[in-house]
Amino acid sequence: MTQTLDTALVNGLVSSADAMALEENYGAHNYHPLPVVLAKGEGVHVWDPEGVHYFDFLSAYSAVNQGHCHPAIIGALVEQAKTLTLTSRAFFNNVLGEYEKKLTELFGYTMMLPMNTGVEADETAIKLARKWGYTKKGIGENRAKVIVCEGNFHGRTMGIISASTDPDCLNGFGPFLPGYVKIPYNDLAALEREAADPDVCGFLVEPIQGEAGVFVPDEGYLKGVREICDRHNVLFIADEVQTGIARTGRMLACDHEEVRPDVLILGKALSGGVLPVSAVLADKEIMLCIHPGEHGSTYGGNPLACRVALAAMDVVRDEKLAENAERLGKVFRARMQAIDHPMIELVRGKGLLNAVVVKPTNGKTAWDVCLALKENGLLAKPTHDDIIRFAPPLVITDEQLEECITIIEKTFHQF
Ligand code: IF1
Repeated sequence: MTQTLDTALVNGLVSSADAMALEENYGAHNYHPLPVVLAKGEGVHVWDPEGVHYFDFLSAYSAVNQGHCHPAIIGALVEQAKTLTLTSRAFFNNVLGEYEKKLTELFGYTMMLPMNTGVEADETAIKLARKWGYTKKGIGENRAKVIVCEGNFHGRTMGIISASTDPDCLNGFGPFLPGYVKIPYNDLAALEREAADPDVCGFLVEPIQGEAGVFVPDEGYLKGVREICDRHNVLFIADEVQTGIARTGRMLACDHEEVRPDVLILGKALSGGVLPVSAVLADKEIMLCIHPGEHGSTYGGNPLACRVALAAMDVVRDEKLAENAERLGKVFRARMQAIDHPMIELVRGKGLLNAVVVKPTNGKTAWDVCLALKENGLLAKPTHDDIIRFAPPLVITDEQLEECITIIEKTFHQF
């Protein structure tokens, strides 16, 4: 069933062709989008300006876990937008404290620091770990090191790309921030070796590497990280910007191994894709290493963001999104693995964060598959040339997933 939308609803806006031409002409070319223009979103559905319907299987890189324009989140947004949007932290506001209490209780920490984008939360976590290293671990001034993993993605600022091993993230942007030690992902022996260095203050890691192509580490990896960080008094810093908020079938990907990071980084779906909201959570003895005036942000902790995040987290709970992701993720992976096609090399993932590794065949690549998926009404995008990430909003129903699996099966068999 192809959803059609009363095209009058969207026809008043630019056409797809105009929209792409305008972006080509006036916008920096820092992306290479799939040739599709989105004009409206609702749940798992998006439509282009001409009213053509697609299933969204990217969810804005896991920011729209609650589905596009969730009414409860939009309701909170509109209500607060009419009341008070931004105060700056020069003054208190009547929402932030309630939000901080609820979020810290929800994730089991005693303090949080509110920021906006995911990368700002990662930067905050690095600064916090360094501060803790100097004031609590006794590391010599300007000697603090943070261990990171090859293949990581933590954002696009200078301080964070300095941790990257991806040439596309690095080339032409030097010089870089010192103080990172890079080790292979999913390698506890390498972590053991480097964590023994008394100048190491933290280990920043994604519980599942998203951008690298949904790399799920070995069972026990996160438990091993916890144990090694404990033994060497190193902060275990989990970047759950993409894997958190129910995406992998638990509230946090770390929950699959029942490990508790010392510093937790959240973003993206913390706001349900409505506006940028991120957060760093830690216990007081760590968080209080940053003193008044040492870190901040104009919009960090603004009342509008707090209300939106509170509503977005209620939706995760009320609509049991983690349980849905766990159950339907198993269905999805089983059906992908059952597709008998030479281009499907490997299927991997957890919950509704999955990827199909595509073997280029007869000159056709993952990009060609995504173009064909688009023609068949489903939007996904390749990462690193040969990997298609499939990550629908977690509100997807059994019937919608069935329809989407049928589209994917049909599309591969067109090659
Ligand atoms: C792009 C993907 C990339 C993230 C993790 C922090 C951030 C991200 C684990 C920074 C952001 C986004 C950024 C976007 C594409 C997307 C992405 F992995 F999700 F696919 F790039 F790798 N930690 N990921 O995944 O959060 O500052 O963007 O709010 O930059 O192209 P942000």
